[in-house]
Amino acid sequence: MVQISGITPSGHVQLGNHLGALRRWAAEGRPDDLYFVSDLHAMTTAHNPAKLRALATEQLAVLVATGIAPERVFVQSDIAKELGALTWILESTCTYGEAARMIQFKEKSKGQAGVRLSLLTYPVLMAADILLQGASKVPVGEDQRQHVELTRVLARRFNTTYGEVFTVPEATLPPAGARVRDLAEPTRKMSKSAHDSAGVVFVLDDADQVRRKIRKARTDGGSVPAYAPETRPGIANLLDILSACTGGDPAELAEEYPSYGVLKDAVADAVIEELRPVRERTMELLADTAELERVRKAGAVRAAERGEHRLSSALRLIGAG
Ligand code: AQP
Repeated sequence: MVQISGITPSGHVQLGNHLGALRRWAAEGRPDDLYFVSDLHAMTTAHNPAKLRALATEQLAVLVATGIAPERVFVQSDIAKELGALTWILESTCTYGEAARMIQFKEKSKGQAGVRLSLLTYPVLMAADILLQGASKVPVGEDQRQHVELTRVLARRFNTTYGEVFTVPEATLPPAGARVRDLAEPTRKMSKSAHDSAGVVFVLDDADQVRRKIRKARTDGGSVPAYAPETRPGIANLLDILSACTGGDPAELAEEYPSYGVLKDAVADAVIEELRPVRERTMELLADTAELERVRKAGAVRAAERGEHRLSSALRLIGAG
């Protein structure tokens, strides 16, 4: 069973990515699972090429620094030729109506001028990511389920129309993990691409930056911590973060802290300790470009080889080559 997950370099990796996904990916450690930096997916809206390249390198380093086995990671654009060819085959298996029905496309394109065609076709590239590697499980949140459903439709359609090539994947619900909210705007989830990063703790922030952001976190009136996510989302978020870093039930943790100030200091200490090894290892990897380059090249070769027979069969069966 091959399971595939990706992370998009739309900004610096943040605490929510770490606590909600990367840390679990590293802990799961199933030898067949694949993790990739989906840099091609970051081009569906206006982007800066140099920044994208740097962010993709940084994310690869963070994945490895978090403890994901280096032989399980790759960067999507390193197999752009294979993915480009398969995307074209799958686009020729998909109707315009199917792509235009995607809720994410409708939401992200609404009211926008100059919508990139890639925003429409991105779910087909996602299908190529999954089908090229022969993944059978795709752990995704609600927002991506429709895209995996499209992948299933395209895989089945290709298999029945031209010949059996693709494993039909299944969307799975990732195990419930921490949902981290923006510290300044706790009704929103913490995001790498947030316009204002005041409430976003980045994995590579230094200890002072982490402490400053957590000290400034929005609280909800009152002065004594209590766990009430509906009415006091700011404090609940801090307790959830503390619970994710140190263990313990957030409601019980609330009773241990007499004031917001003491709680914030404890959260800052816990987050700094949680991120310290990842930050240190990432810095080492980014300094040792030869080692990171070696991991990257090997990942690209493996990812291309894994998909080679599916791509060549699909090309042949659809009447090309
Ligand atoms: N705030 C969060 N709390 C818990 N988990 C989170 N994830 C993201 N934010 C939080 C999880 O991180 C993984 C990789 O994320 P992604 O790159 O696929 O895209 P995303 O979910 O859209 O992450 P961001 O940081 O919010 O990016 P932007 O700003 O580009 O939208 C996923 O498993 C995700 O659930």
